[in-house]
Amino acid sequence: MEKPMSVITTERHGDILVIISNNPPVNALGAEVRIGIDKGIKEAAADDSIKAVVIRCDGRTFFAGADITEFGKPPVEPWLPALVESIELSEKPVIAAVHGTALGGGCEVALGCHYRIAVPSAQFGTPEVKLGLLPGAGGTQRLPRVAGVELALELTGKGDPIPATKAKEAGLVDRLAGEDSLVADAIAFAGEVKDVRPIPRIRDKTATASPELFETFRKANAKRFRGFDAPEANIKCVEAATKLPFAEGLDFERQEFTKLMFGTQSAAMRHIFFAERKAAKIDGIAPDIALRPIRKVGMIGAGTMGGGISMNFLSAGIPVTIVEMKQDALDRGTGIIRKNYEATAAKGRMKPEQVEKAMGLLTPTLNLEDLADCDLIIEAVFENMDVKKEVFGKLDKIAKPGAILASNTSYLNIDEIAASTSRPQDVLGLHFFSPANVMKLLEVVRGAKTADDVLATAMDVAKKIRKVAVVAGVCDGFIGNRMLKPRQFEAMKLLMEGATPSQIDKVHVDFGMPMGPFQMSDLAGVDIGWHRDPTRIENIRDALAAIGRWGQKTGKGFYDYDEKRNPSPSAEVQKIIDDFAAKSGATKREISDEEIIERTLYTMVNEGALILEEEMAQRASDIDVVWIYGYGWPIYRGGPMFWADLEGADKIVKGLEKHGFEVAPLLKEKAAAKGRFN
Ligand code: T1G
Repeated sequence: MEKPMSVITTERHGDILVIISNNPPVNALGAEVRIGIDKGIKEAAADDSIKAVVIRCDGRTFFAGADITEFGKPPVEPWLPALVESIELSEKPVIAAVHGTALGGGCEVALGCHYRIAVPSAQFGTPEVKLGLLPGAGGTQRLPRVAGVELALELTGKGDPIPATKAKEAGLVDRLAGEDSLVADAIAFAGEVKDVRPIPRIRDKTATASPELFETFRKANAKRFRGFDAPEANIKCVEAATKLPFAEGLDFERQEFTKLMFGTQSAAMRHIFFAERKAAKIDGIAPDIALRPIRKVGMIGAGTMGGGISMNFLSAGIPVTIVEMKQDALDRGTGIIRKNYEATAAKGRMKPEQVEKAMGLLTPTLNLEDLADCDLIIEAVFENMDVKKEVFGKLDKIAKPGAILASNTSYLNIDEIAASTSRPQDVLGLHFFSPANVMKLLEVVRGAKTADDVLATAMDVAKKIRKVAVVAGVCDGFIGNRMLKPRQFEAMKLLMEGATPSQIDKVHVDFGMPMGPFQMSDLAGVDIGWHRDPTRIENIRDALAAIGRWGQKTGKGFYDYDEKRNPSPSAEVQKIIDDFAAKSGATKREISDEEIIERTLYTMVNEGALILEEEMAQRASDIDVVWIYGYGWPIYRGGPMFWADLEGADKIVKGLEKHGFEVAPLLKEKAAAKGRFN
């Protein structure tokens, strides 16, 4: 996006000076912006004819934070905390005029101002914790003083914004402007307050809270933010605001901010912030390519996936015609969609009228022909190539010209499916992750013949239905499941050599994963992909499936489960493992956690390197995005390839070679050159 000549300009309106930022796309508080604001504040101080200052932004939003692209580079003065201080210590009242999202440093600039006026649609937030940071320009000291400690803990600890209306109730906003008259209202407001003395400064207020409040937030964080450093640092800083004088509180905040800024967790989370946005870009396709309009979606299959996928479109206001072969399956599927919406409404996250609106966009039918006018048709039928080919063959005859035909397959060959139509250029994969209405990741699988505009349209639709989309090539398992395979394979082998399901899962959970390989199998279903012949027992999984140990859904899998689905190790499973190990002649031995990491996580990195070599992913950061949003890889470790950079390619190569793995050439290259994937 072209930057204007000067990102900061000023205007005089009588005795009011208006400082205007025009730094697209989000008025990030980069060096030029800070220098310009500082200059404006100094100009106001030096000119007696100026009685008050308004700070506002052009474009779509008030400052959306410090410029994250500047992090890690040599800082340029004025630093943001110093700029906020100079605004607050100004002898002339400064008014923040807020629209869009005043986030992070943007919110802190507003807090340094003496008054805040905002349009009702504006939002205020301190999302630094989502970048592994904390508000480092005085936010942890000013927020508790102006909005109360509890709201400050909410805002800094979770990082979600609040609307201006709530901010006004809390005292964070002084006045609401007309939605379309912010500039005029802000200048008028400045005229009202220009002579008010003493000038109200948040630093002069105090913040108090009971010690129990901090403990309450700490307890909630212990589960929700297991392994993260920033949430506790945010609490410590807000707590300091209730105990230390303002200046000392600022120093404490600075110390805590610096620790986080230079730690690996924030580097990882900032990496993912940009990686997620980069994933939306398709190399080699013009960003302004004409897209195919998607006004109506067809869904084939009303099972768990078909229903979940449909909800994404219904919630985005896009009508869906959903097809099943039998009435009872159709009724069950649409009933589950309604039940899911009603459960969301019961939690207060949706209004009843929104449920009805979404359901009103759903058209159930038994006739495939009813999809003839759909712009995008997605199938989520049985995961079998013959069945998929039959469906696409029929779609080829029914769908209108230009309709996009997508398969939700999790590993089947999209090119083979496309070849069963006369329009392979309109075919691609849309691999949703279960539960499809919840999981953010969407692998968009590009066939050899998929047209550019079809791919670009799919990426655009993904954004509309609030998915994080990643382009994948056609290979077994695409990106995520392809890397999952060696991990699960090695985990099973480790069982034969003496490790237990609990030990292996614990290594992964301690690493930061939400669950380990065997807990995941029990959740997804041990019987997924099983040949269903209980007499054919070729491995541990067959043995468990044959005796009904299908996982949580049958109350037992690799673990036994109580009525609350709490797992406990199973003696029966351990005996099956031991019998298999004995039969295979494997000698049981003590297996270290380090070996488990090397054989289950290093092998994933190795597969990731192969994926990059084969161009099945556009970039290493895309692989990171897949694992963060599809499998719960801890975001504070930045994804498998980012983590590999921190581990060091040479250490990973040595670890793989120690266990006799064939190392991907690209990984060897990185090791030799001490290079990085990201
Ligand atoms: N710095 C630099 N670039 C940013 C940016 C930022 N703060 N925010 C967004 N961008 C880029 C983004 O990479 C993308 O670029 C484009 O703007 C549009 O963003 C000291 C330390 C504001 C809600 O965490 O949450 O202040 O891909 O696609 O969906 O205490 O951007 O087009 O090249 O996300 O409409 C705190 C982060 C920083 C806010 C808009 N602030 N941004 O969402 O657009 S740390 C944040 C957002 C800080 C101080 C601390 C969102 C948005 P490109 P987008 P969007």
